[in-house]
Amino acid sequence: MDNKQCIRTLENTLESPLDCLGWALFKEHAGAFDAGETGNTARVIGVRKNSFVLSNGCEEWLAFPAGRLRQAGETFPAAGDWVQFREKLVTKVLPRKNTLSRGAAGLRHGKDGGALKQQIMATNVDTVFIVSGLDRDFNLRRLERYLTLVYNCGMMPVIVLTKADLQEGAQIFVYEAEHVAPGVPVHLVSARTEAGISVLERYLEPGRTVVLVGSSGAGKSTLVNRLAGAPVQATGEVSGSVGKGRHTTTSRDLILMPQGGMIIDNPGIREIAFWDMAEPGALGAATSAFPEIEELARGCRFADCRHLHEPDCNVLQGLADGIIIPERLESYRKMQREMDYLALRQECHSSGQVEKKRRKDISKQVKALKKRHW
Ligand SMILES: Nc1nc2c(ncn2[C@@H]2O[C@H](COP(=O)(O)OP(=O)(O)OP(=O)(O)O)[C@@H](O)[C@H]2O)c(=O)[nH]1
Ligand SMILES: [Mg+2]
Ligand SMILES: [Zn+2]
Repeated sequence: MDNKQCIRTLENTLESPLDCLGWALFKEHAGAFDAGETGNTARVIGVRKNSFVLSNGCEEWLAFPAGRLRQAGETFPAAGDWVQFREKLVTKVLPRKNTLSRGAAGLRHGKDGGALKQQIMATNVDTVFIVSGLDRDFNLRRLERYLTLVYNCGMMPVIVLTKADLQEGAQIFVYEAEHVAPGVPVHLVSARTEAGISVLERYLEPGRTVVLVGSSGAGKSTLVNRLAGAPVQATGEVSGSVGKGRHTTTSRDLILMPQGGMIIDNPGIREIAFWDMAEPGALGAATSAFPEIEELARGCRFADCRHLHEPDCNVLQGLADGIIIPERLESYRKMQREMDYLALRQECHSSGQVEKKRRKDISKQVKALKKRHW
C-alpha cells in the first residue's frame, strides 16, 4: 500500500482493472490523446467539498486537485472525469468525451453579481436518464427543457417515468412524453413494484455510464437502489403539502452497478438553466428537442427568422395550419431567447459586460436612426 490511503479495495479480476470503469470505451471515443501509462490514471467517482474520490478499479481513495488546476484555461475535475494523479494529488484531467452541464446562479451579493456559472453534473457519459415521477412532478414543458439541455451537451436522452404505481392508466403519460420527445425512448417504471425496471438494464452494459437528472423527489436515488438491488443511495420523502423533494442527494457519486455499467446520481435540480457548450445555438443542432419546428423553420424567408412577425415565416404558417402546437412554439422561443443571451454572455464573460454591450448596441441603433431622420 502506498500513500494513497485507500478507503475501499475492490475485487477485480479484469486484466485492465480500469476497464470496469469504462476505460476501454473512453479511450476509443476520446482517441486523439496520448494517455501515457495507465498506472497513474483513475476515474473521479465522487465529488466532495474540497476533494475527490478516485478509483482505479482496485482501490478507492480521497484526492485533492493540484493548485494549478484552479487556474484559468485548466480543466478542474468533475464527476466522471478520467484523471492522472500522483498519490493524493489530481494532476491532470484527460480530455472529456462530453460534459453534461447547466447554468447555476452564482452568489447574488458576491463579487460575480449573481452571474450564471457552469455547473457540471457529469462527464464522459453514454446515456442521460431524465427521471420524472408520475406524482406531481410530471410536466411536458419541463421535459422539453431537459431534452434541450441534454441535446445541447451532445448526449443521448432517455425519459424514465417512474412511480407508475401511483397512477391508474399511466400509459397516457408515456404517449404525452413521446409526443414532445420524438425518437426518444420513454420507459414507464415503478421502483416500488419493480415494474419495467429490468428494461433499464440495457443501458447499463459493462463500461457504460448513465447519469440521472430530474427534480428533487422524482425518485432518482430509489431507482438506483432498485437497479443495484441494495440501498446504495439515501432516499427521502416528498413533502405532502408542496409535493416537492427535500434534496436528499447532495453529492455526485458514480456507482458501480451489478450489471457492469455505472450510474451517476445527481442532486435534484430546482431550475433548469442552460449552459451553452461548444455547439452554437443548441436549438439549431442536428438533434433537437423541437424537430417539427426546425423542419418548418428551414422554409422561412429569412435564415435568422425569429418566427415572431417576419414576413413569409413558415413556422407561423405552420401554427396557423395547426401543425405546430402553440405551447411548444412558446417553449421553443423562450429557450431560443435564453440561448441567445447565454451566447452573448459567454462572449462578454460577465453579465456587466453584456449590459454594457447591449447599451452600446442600442445607442448605436439610436444614432443610426437619428442620422436617417436628419
Ligand atoms: N410510490 C412510489 N414512490 C416512489 C417511487 N420511487 C421513489 N418513490 C418515493 O419518492 C420519494 C423520493 O425518492 P428519492 O429517490 O429520494 O428521490 P430523488 O429524486 O433521489 O430526490 P433528491 O435526492 O432530493 O434529488 C421517496 O419517498 C421514495 O420512496 C416509486 O416508484 N413509487
Ligand atoms: Mg436522490
Ligand atoms: Zn420563421
